Amino acid sequence: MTAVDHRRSYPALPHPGRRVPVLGDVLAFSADSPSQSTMQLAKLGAVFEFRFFGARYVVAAGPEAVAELSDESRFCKHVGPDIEALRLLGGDGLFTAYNDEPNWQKAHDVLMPAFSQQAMRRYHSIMFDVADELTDRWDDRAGRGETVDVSVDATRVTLETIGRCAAGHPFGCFKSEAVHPFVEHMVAGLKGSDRVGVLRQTFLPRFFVRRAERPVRHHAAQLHAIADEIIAARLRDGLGHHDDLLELMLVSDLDRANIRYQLINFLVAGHETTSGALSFALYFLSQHPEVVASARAEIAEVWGDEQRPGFEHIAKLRYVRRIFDEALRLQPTVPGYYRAAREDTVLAGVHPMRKGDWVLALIGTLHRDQRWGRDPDAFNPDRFAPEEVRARPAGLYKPFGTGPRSCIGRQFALHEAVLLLAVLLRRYDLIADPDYELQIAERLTLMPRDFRLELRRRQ
Ligand code: MNH
Repeated sequence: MTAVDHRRSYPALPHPGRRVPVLGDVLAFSADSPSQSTMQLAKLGAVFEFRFFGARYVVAAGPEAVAELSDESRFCKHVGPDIEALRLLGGDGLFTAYNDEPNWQKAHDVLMPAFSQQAMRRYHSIMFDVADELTDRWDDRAGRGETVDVSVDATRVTLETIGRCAAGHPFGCFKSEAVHPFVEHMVAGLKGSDRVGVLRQTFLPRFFVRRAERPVRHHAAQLHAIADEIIAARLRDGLGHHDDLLELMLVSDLDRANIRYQLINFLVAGHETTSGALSFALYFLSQHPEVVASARAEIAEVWGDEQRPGFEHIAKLRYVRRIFDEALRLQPTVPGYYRAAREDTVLAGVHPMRKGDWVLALIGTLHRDQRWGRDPDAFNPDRFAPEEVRARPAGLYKPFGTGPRSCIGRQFALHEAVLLLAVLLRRYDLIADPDYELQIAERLTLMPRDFRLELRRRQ
């Protein structure tokens, strides 16, 4: 525990250059890419601040500061402004729950078995079923010489997978050209929550907050209706002959409102971030033929001619896994997480915090720290070779957050992503438009925008 000397005064934190009275630092931000704007400010210092209409955000960008925030004896997860607004959609579900809400521990205990090895074995064949739907679609596009929008199809595959694995619910994402209404309402709800979160912190009249909440409440109601229908369908079907996350909840003593919130939490958290990560990985692969060649050699060795390799064959794809790890390093799809002080303390020697004060920890800057070695901006899966991992200081890699509130779906995401990357690398040459420059769309999470691939069947 760091003792705080309140007699000592600390210099003010650095902030963006063109600060305007009342408005604050609005000029430093682009409305539809707040995370990327924040990343660009990281050069201000290891800990910096920005303000909007009286709202104050403190950001930890320096790797030492972010590492310090992982110390569970001093800091804990904080439900930051945008995540708090997300409670309009997700209530007290796992991701959006406050640390001390009783339903967090209760649901965490109920749901852990849904992420055990044994459960993962069940998901494995569902993941392959959905991969087949993706390759049917891509074969068709390849046959017609058409390109595919990678993020849109990655979202199809990950939503379909989590729907079936968690709740036995086929969304039918490959049955229609339209974006599924669940995705539409989710995206609008996520974007709106970001705005509501900021507005609630400002001194602007509450009218502005209520006006921004209105569409979010609308999209939330639509998501609730979809979740309620999935639950009702399961109850009509009867309990006792399914073996999934929804079943675990329905036979537990979680209340019905919480079950709905958990389902929405899982359907959102369980596909959006994996979809972005898969898309970034495919982007990097399209730029690195030498990495593709190494991956294919491994896939050929581990999978041979088998059409549907078994569960164990996924973990053996060490190099494909490194590709995914490296994609999540360079482009973490969750840009940051919030941490609050458990007691009065000083962060990184520069920022005194009272108990309960929070900061935003940036993942992107941590992931490109000099301690990653030569050229941290370059894509190089070998960084995740065991000897390189051992040679590096710990704590430089946090794509799944930190501590007891870190990602419960990590193994799920890794299994799904490695399986899909192997299927796609084996089946297609992935050809990007040489003029495409990576652009990133933000909706709380990050994903490539308008990234298209031309596909050529290899086998
Ligand atoms: Mn996921 C928490 C990133 C895939 C379900 N996830 C988190 C956090 C990060 C994160 C970061 C911590 C946020 C915070 O501290 O506020 N998650 C990811 C990434 C991927 C991902 C980068 C894919 C790649 N997550 C998944 C999948 C599922 C899932 C797949 C479900 C099947 N995640 C969650 C849940 C939480 C979470 C639930 C909240 C856990 C808790 O607080 O107990």
